[in-house]
Amino acid sequence: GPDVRRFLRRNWLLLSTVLSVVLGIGLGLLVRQYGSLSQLHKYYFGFPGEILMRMLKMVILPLVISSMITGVAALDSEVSGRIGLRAVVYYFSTTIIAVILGIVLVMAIKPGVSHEADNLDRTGSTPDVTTVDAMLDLLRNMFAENLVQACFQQFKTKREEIEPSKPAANTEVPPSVTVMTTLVPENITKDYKIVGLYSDGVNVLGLIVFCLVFGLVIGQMGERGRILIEFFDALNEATMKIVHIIMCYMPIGILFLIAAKIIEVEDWDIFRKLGLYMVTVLSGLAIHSIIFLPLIYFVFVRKNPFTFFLGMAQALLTALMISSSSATLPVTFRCAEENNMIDKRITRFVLPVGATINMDGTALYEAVAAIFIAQLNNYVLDVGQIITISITATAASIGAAGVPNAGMVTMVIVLTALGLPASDVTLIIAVDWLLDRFRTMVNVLGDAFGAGIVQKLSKKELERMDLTSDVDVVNPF
Ligand code: DAS
Repeated sequence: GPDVRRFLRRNWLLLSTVLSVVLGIGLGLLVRQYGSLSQLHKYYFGFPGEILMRMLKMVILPLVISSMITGVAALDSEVSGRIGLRAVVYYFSTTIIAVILGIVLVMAIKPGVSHEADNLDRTGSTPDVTTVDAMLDLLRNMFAENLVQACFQQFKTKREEIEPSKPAANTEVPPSVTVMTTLVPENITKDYKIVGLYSDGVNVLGLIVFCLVFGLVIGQMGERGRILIEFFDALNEATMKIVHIIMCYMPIGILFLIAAKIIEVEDWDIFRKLGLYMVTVLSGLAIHSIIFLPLIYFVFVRKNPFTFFLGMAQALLTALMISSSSATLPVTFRCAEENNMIDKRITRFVLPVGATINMDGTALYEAVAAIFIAQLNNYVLDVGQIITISITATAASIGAAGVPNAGMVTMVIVLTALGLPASDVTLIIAVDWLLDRFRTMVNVLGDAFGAGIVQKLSKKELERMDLTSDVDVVNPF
């Protein structure tokens, strides 16, 4: 009937993704059964999956540049009011809390570490770079000497510079060469590969820092800045359309990625690790939304957070079903205003901007997934890399739009920033359709609690508004 057609139209991506995971496993097992075929898979099965990875990497630059600049510039117009400023402070602090929670959990549960690795002697392979070096290096990365070069960065590791065998060409490093203490080892056959801050040539950190500053500046430029904001808004819209096209191809890419993984996989332990990874993400999301957010709400608002929580139930269920914060907005507005009595003049500020840049669930997920992949590859993360993950996971969540699978696309940004092999995203993608629903719920809940807190803190401004204009603000929805 018509409602079946409507259901299919709205969920075709989910259904085809789940179908492609199942078919991929079946196909992989089938090919594995007839061993003779398995030589073919290297060239043919791997290909469509590689195309999907390359598509996701292709959009990194326009995605980072356009979403960061528009996100920050939009903030700027909101931040003008003190209400907007409070909202921004709330967004960043809850997102950072979510990221730290994610990092603590994934470092404690260690979903990606295979047991035998635990007792391997790590001393021989730990980096000879001190934490201070790593921190200095992190700071250095943030200021890309040359933005174009940052996009196609070829870098030299410090090791090459100080290699005793190679006579140093000249004592000081020529300015064109960005000295990198990236710890990418010359021979990657080492038991433990150290995570490099750059991978095949994109200095994401440097780009993010530039885009943040640039977005803030053009936000302040009034009319003249308007032209640039429009341009980057359009670029962001175009990029998201390209991402949507990639999403349409995704089920095919996943089918072959999974099949190739099934054929190649030697240690079936990988599936145990994947299960543990999902447990890590879900428990992080649960802790953040059942403990941290209600606690913060109670501290500031002094009201029962669970009454508020229940008031948002309809919106949370909607987010669970459609895994899109933006599409859930109309329901979020209604729940916040009618059930939780939040003033329209607050929801108008906090909810729309929050739905695009305040994504606690996504930020937690990006941090966990990145470290999970590092663990899968026996990478040793030092303080510098951990901080890099916190920054890029936060930026990736700001950059992610409130649409399905957005967090997975920006995942590639975090992996690229860390020099992690994006090929492991296969595992992440295979379960992303499920985790996406839960992290979207947390995103929506974070925005709703934010509206409640900002309203409480903005009592004076609201009273002043009552005195001046009694015009009732009509909501966009
Ligand atoms: N689905 C996104 C949202 O709507 C979250 C994500 O993809 O991480 O919030």
